[in-house]
Amino acid sequence: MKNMLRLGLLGIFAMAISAMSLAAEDKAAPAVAATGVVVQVKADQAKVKINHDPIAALNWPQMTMFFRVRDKSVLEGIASGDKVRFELEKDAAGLAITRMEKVAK
Ligand SMILES: [Cu+2]
Repeated sequence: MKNMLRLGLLGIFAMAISAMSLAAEDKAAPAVAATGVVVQVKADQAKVKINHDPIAALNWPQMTMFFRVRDKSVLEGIASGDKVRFELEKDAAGLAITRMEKVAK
């Protein structure tokens, strides 16, 4: 009886551990891909305003907003009016654009 109890506790413990590692994987979520049209580039501030299409992965509707870019070089060759595809990643300071490329208009 004591052994059964021990096994049961071990099982619960193992489940808790695997649940925790699943949660940890969620935090290191993969990049979210999105598309939109650039409205304004503020390269000096590493910011870009985009009228983005709905982003299902974030449950966001279409809207115009500023995004932070992780590195200013992401904005090289990008100008307002450009149709872009970009990737968002979460870091300690929140969401930031890590990649951006122009797509055919
Ligand atoms: Cu938005």
